[in-house]
Amino acid sequence: MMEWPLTPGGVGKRVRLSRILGGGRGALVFAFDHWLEHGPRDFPRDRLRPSAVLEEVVSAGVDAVMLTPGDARRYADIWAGRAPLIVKLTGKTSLRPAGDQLLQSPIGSVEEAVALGADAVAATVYWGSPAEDVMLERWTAIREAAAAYGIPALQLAYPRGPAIRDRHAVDVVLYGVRAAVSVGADLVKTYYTGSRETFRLVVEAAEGVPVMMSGGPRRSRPLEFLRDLADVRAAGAAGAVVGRNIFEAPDIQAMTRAARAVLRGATPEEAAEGEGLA
Ligand code: FBP
Repeated sequence: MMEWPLTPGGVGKRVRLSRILGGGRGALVFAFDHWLEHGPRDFPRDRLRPSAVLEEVVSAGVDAVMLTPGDARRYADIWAGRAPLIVKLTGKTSLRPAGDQLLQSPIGSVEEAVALGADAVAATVYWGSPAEDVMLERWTAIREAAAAYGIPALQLAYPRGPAIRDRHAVDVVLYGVRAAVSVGADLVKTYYTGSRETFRLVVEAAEGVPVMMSGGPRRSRPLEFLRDLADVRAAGAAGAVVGRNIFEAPDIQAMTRAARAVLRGATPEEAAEGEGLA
């Protein structure tokens, strides 16, 4: 874990981060900004109501939820007092023309996140995008404002742009995570590199800044996804931030419990079997 200076802001970051990461026990964060980022393509017809999905996940038990400012406010009755909140302050829709997909826009402020009771704020940086400059400017403003309130800033460090052929390649992910740390991220979420060994390189290069795996598209076999989670934990990751592999799962609650159990040390096989997912 990181050492924080004993300034008020440093203490605040430590307190809030420990609410999410629990001192390194393996954290499952539920990412649920997909109605903004992806829209209906992510949602089976019987899952169109965000409140129902969020209620299922929160009652199954997660270590935090990551929501847009609007959804955090709208669904406070569901998450407040039951799971720490991470407010995502940038976003985009997939309705944009292809050429504009590599930029995230501001959708809220750090002050709004503070007012909502957030334990962290989050912003995406597409490293390698033609709009990297704009996103870095926005990231820096968010990170600085958050530091003043003792709020940790999570960076979704996503290498993505015309020069990047394979966004999961170890050197690409490693570069994105190191770049995120270099620009002051307190917590980094990034793509899985596909193996325990390569992800360990990524975690080690972050040198104590917690790294979390981004869930990605739903795997057809839950056990495969649970094995990835076990591998990223074994690689030293702080946990995972998962959306589709939970809310598109046939049994949302079973998948939530199994994923969290694996991040806390259960084997994928026992977790899958215990939840009837094998
Ligand atoms: P998933 O687990 O569904 O991949 O969610 C993580 C996340 O970063 C979301 O926060 C975000 O909406 C989405 O992935 C971005 O997806 P994409 O890689 O298609 O831009």
